[in-house]
Amino acid sequence: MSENHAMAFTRGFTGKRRGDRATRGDRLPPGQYDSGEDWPTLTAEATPRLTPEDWSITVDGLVEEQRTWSWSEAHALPGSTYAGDIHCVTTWSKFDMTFTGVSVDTLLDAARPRPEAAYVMAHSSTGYTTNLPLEDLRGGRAWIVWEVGGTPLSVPHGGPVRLLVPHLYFWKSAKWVSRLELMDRDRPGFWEANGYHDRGDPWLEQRYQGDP
Ligand SMILES: Nc1nc2c(c(=O)[nH]1)N[C@H]1C(S)=C(S)[C@@H](COP(=O)(O)O)O[C@H]1N2
Ligand SMILES: [Mo]
Repeated sequence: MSENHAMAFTRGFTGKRRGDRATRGDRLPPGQYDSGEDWPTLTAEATPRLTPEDWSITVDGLVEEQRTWSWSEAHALPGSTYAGDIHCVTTWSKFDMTFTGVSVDTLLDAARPRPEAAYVMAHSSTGYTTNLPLEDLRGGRAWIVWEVGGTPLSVPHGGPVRLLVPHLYFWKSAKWVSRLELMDRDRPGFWEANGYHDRGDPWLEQRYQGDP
């Protein structure tokens, strides 16, 4: 089969699923709307100038072994892809995204969290932070990613590498991620200190501090 033939087949199949309104409705968490082709950019700080050579990620804090990966070292790890939806607390959701990178499990397995580690602060090289329960970064549900839809992640969308935790509101997916700090206690990150929820599950509508 030629490559063109394979692609046409894939497109046709995807097109059919996209037209299935019932399925899409089931995939929209409460209070969210489908942004369609739009992928808004939401950045609290100035967009940095970053190249792959500038980027690295460190896993530290309550770990047995502090680890750092450069761009090429991260690319040598086993690859992993997320195909699915993302949900921003400002009420847009975007269906059928495909992000490629490495599972956060792979990084954590290498650094070996200590038994008392229960929370993680994700840090961006820009100073942005967001806190997450360690559990939410485990079990194949979180990635560091450098590709979206088969092309390099643009800098405005967090490239060269961002965190992706698609089962939580998108503010947990720190752009320009540079550090995962393991902690024994929860500590609010940037938006969490400004009133947003510490966990942020879109299906439970955990938007603000005080939401269930
Ligand atoms: N470093 C950094 N990461 C960030 C943000 C930010 O302001 N700075 N915004 C968050 C929010 S609120 C959302 S909705 C998503 C937006 O990602 P996008 O601009 O690629 O859509 O990134 C999250 N990660
Ligand atoms: Mo957001």
